[in-house]
Amino acid sequence: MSDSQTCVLFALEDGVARIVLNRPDQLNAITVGMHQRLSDILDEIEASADLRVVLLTGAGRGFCAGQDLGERPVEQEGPLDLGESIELRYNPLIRRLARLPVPLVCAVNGVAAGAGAALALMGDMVIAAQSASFILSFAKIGLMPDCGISWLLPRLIGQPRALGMAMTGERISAARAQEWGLIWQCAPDDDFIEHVEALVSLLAAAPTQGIMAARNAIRQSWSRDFDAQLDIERDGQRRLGHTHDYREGVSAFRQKRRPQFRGL
Ligand code: LHQ
Repeated sequence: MSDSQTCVLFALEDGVARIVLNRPDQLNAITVGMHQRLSDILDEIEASADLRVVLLTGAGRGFCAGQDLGERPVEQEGPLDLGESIELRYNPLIRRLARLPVPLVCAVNGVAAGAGAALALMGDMVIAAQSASFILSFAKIGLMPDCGISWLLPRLIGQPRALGMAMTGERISAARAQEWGLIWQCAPDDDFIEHVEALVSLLAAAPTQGIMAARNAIRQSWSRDFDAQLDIERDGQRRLGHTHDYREGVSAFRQKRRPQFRGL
């Protein structure tokens, strides 16, 4: 496989799409080539009929160190248009991740910095190894948070903590991230992979339409009032009441057996 393929590894099996950022020597810092590869992978994921969950993680000791700064020739004279890179590559990537039709699990195996922290926090469920950390390193290089993180962070952890992270670039440990409600779970390093696989298996066997309706309702509640949300819940239950998985869930409960959800 060429570098353009190996910079991000991808496998789709039994309804689980696994994406591994794979430039471990650079802590999986993101290059233009990785953007292209991620775009191709998302094409494949979006076209997949029997998808149930997407897992995003990193190879080696880092999750992702954000934009590859080796690709930023700041020594050159003339204007640098960072907005172009955001418009053409980062924002489309973030929008596609936000619109995935199945749950996105981000398994943060190590440091997640800059756009890498933003990528990690795009997960519907974020599980981090105890030795992992989150850094808004934009503060260290004269930039501001991007990839939607200035919108997401105050909603997740409140304005004082969001401002603290954004203005100091302080490293936030996985344990603190869990305590703050920034992530779902901090798991011990020794059995991190087991925790990740258990979560992935649980979501792959879940009633996909129901949990995605929950995901969408909860995420979109931020821009709705309470009254509108009640209507959304009514419409969602009405639709879900027609699914295979609702009938299966109730039948399995009444027959005292494990449900066999199909995501339908
Ligand atoms: C790296 C990187 C890296 C290249 C570590 N690039 N090599 C979006 C679009 C448009 C414009 C601009 O920005 C953005 C969004 C962004 O993401 S901006 C933020 C960019 N990222 C950063 O500023 C983080 C830079 N990295 C770090 O601060 C540290 O490496 C962290 C705190 C992540 C980890 O520190 P350490 O654990 O001490 O590791 P290290 O610094 O020794 O890094 C290990 C290697 O990885 C090293 O290479 P070397 O050849 O010396 O072993 C680093 O150069 C390389 N690396 N981040 N972003």
